[in-house]
Amino acid sequence: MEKAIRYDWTTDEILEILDAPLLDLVHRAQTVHRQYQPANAIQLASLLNIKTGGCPEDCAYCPQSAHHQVGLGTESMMTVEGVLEAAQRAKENGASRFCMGAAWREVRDGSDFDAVLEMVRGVRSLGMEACTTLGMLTGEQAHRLAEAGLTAYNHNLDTGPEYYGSIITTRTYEDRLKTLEHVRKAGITLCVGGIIGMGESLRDRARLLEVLATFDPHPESVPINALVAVDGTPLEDQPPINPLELVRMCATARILMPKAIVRLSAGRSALSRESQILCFLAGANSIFYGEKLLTTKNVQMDEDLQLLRDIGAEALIPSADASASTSPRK
Ligand code: SAM
Ligand code: DTB
Ligand code: SF4
Repeated sequence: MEKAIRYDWTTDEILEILDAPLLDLVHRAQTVHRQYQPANAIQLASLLNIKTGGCPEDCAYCPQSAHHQVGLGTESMMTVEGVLEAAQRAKENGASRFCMGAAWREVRDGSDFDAVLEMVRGVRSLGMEACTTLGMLTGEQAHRLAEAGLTAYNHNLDTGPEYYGSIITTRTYEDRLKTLEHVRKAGITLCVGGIIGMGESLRDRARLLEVLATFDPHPESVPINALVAVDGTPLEDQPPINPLELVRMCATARILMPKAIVRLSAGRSALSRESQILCFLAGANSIFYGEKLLTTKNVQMDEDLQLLRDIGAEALIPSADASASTSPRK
């Protein structure tokens, strides 16, 4: 029997879990998984970039930063109608959660934010969970998103606090934590995770997981991304990670945060089906589903559906109130 959920994990304890013999680690994670999560269900979350490029932040991994020469260009925000058409298509394809991203440093009050609120209301009226990732937020803006019915807000910490300054200089870890607090206070569920493969140490990964697992309550959703090394970004030459490192991150996140949805996020198109299945066995139970992530390619939808069929897994559907806690299709 696993112990009660804990909020006081230490770096050394987490390092020990991350670095445990792989079979022990996966077994422990799967044991926790079966205690707290439906066994054969994967959430399908669709992702749409509603505002591409030209971002003033200097995140070293990001193709949308105006500081890097990626040749992506800057687009104006999509219309509410265009976004809701995409959400409708995602729903028809089987997605239960619709995530909208904008290449903003922070939200500014005005017509663009009003349009986002309209998008959130529209997605919710389709019966889908709605998530946005728009950069930093004030408490008041978080309240307005909550009023519009937003299910979750994605705001990643990306890496451990000690490595953060090597990746981003235009904002601090504290800034990120402040937004997360505003989101939590507004009653919106938290989607917060990070990226591996940016040159960080195992301790940096443990420190990221420690920050997440010492939130009380834990984040409802934890995306684990593998760096997509995009030409023109400062991290373009980073070597790809060994897929087993992703398995370890998913397993450790599952053990530390038993009730969270753990999302196997960016970098999945570089993984074999078997590596993805190992991540599911290790406790990942959500994927980004759709041809594109924000600006880079994702796994084809028919391949994902085939994979779910082959392993006998079902898509998680939103609970009646479409909150972050999803229940399996009966
Ligand atoms: N601008 C907002 C922000 O930074 O919160 C929202 C969009 S931003 C692109 C969302 C997240 O995508 C980042 O926090 C980062 O974790 C992830 N991401 C961006 N580029 C990535 C890449 N090349 N590989 C893996 N993850 C990436
Ligand atoms: C998250 O953790 N990963 C997603 C989502 N949250 C917004 C973004 C991945 C972006 C990968 C690079 C790109 O496509 O631009
Ligand atoms: Fe901007 Fe977000 Fe990309 Fe950073 S990760 S450059 S904040 S879009």
